[in-house]
Amino acid sequence: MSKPRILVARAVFPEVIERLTQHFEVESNQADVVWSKAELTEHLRGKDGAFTTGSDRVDAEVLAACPQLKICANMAVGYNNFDLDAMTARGVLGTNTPDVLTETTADFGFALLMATARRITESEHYLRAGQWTKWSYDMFAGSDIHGATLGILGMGRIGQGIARRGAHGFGMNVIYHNRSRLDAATEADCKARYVGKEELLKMADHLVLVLPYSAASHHTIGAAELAQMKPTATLVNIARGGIVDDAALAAALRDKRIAAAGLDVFEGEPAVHPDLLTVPNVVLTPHIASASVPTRQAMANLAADNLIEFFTKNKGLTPLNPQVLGKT
Ligand code: 8YV
Repeated sequence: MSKPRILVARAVFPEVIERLTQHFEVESNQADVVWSKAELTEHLRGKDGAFTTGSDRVDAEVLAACPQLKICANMAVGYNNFDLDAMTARGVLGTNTPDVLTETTADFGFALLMATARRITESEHYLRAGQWTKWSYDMFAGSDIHGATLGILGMGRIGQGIARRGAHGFGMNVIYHNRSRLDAATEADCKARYVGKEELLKMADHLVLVLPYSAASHHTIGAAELAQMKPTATLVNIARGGIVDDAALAAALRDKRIAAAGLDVFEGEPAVHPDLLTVPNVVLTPHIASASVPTRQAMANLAADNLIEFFTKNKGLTPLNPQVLGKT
């Protein structure tokens, strides 16, 4: 019996390609070319499965051109690159990589928060530029982490990881807002108090965004929300570009309506809004919150395991639309 045919849409660890090759006829993009939608569609034609990343958009048009496709395994926990309704309508399984990246991403959220509040990258640029000639009482004086009020918008696994770090490690007063309130035991574990969105914006000294992107969460933080925040507040986005109105944020940073921001994700990334590049009080990183070597390996292996599980047992380990199983 011939092996199922799969496409690995972006470069990935060679040992993962090797594993996949034991089960599948693999076409892989190890040259890591960023394909247009038309090119991705061309490569997907005739494939039974796909290993995708957050940069590979799978929508109704792509699916219509690739009727053989039965599964897309995303190497990401977020899956806003999938039109999941269109996939479900066509009986295509989507899978993601939850859990394996939670702690690494929470670590990074905290690192970005600390770099932002304590102005670490801004001060390093100053030092590297040879501008450090003397000590001054207020040189790069930022805001404190310990004892401050940490606001978290989106309290899933990663949000809870950040809350635990803040509450238990830094004695922070943690407040959160989420679509649904956590159960009492989880709130106690995170030492987090549920508040309305408005209270969150007004009370937080540091606001971290960890909510999934959807049409409903587009520009959750825009000019109006930024205006409600403390002028001393910091904002951290490790969720998705598009949750923040980047133009409005750049204006708020320029006018010091909030103190600083730390951004790992951007609207239209890898492009970055030009105004964000001109304001000093922002820490910018290229979507690397999950990028530790062990975690990226775990994510790639989980995506591969989902493909193997699907083609050998007609199951998914972490399915997003399990209702399609049995129909394929
Ligand atoms: C990925 C992420 O690096 O998992 C996610 O949702 O945003 C990141 O961990 C990125 O999406 C690549 O697929």
